[in-house]
Amino acid sequence: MADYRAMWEGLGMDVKTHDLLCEALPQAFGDVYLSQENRPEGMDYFNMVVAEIHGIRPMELVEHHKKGGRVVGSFCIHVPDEVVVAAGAIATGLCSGSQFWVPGGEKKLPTATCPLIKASLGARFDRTCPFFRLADLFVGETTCDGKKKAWEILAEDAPMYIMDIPQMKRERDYAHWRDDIRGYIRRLEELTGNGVTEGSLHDAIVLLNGKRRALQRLSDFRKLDAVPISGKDVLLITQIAFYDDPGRFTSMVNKLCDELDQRAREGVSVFPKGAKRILLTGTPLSIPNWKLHHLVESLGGAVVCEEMCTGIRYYERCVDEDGRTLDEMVDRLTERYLGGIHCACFTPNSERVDDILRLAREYRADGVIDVNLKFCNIYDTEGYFVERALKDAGIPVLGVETDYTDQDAEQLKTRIGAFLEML
Ligand code: BJ8
Repeated sequence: MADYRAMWEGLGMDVKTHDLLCEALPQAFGDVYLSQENRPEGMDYFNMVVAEIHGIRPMELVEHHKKGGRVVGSFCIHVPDEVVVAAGAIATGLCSGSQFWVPGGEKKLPTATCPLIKASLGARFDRTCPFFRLADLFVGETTCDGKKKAWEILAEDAPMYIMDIPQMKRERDYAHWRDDIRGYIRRLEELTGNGVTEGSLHDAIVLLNGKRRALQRLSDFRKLDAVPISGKDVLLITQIAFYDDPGRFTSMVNKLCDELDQRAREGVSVFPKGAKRILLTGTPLSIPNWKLHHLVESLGGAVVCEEMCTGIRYYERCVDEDGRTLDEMVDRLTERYLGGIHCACFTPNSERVDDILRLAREYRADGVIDVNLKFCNIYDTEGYFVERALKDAGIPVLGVETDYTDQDAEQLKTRIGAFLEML
């Protein structure tokens, strides 16, 4: 890896502690990813991006800052990146998926908080993540209780802006969310000094739809009998989608898909014939949380779809591009970012259950694993409906609760192994 120490120091990071993370990541990545056989060549780009995760992209953000540009970080797929791009800023995901940051979060938060929230706060307060140093604005949302209260603590150290996502989807909730998106546009205009125009917002919608379509194209290969790419690789690509340059990312995913077209024609699969096809549903898997995919695929299963925010929920539905005026475009964003995402923070949320049943059919899943991050009460509770609907539909389902540690790896291995065998 190139030497980025000067940049990290310049960002006010705790470089010594950060070195420990830099030492651990290559080993973990090698064990989980580089050990796979017959990976597509198009994965080289994504391998490189991860190998230099705290180098290449942060350096680009530093360059953007030097030119007077702004960086906006967010934690939830309800926050519309189109607004950020239209204002000439760079959007980056901030959700953290490593145990490395959890103890730092626990200094501020109750232990009984989900690891995603704890790691996100730890990354900021420990000063061990460049993205958390580079964001000029941190955008939180009112989805789950844990996040809502955590933003108040984060606000003591970072410039926060909160979006008030409704918890129902009635007409007045759409009106409220529309207003909130308008408020977000104003905040971004203030931050960047750039106006969000009809042209810039339309271009941003088209740009980010391009990213979604590329990810959907990639996902479609997983519907084939002979699946040409592992679930682990697709997860990695989806995680990278949250912080890579969107135009470059889209062209690299499409390039990989061209290679997969060839594999599909030749019937090449990365899985042995008869590998059990698994759909994962539940809480997001932020980088570098590869635990479940690694377990399933090491045990001979094939992860073919994720009904998750680091999966289908992020890219399956595009923003309609037919809006011409700013108001029309805000309407389209409202429809997509409220009506098109079925997070467990909504009540009722039967659309998510419908999605899971549909996706299980489309991707011909032999079984579903309902994954819950420890202490995520809303997804855990919604598991009641998810698991009942799957059982009623005759689709085997396994519910698992886990965190970012490896303490439960053996127990999960036994349970997932038994589940795969029973399919
Ligand atoms: S749209 S899933 S990204 S809120 S896992 S922090 S819900 S306690 S991340 Fe999420 Fe937006 Fe919903 Fe998706 Fe809370 Fe649960 Fe933790 Fe969660």
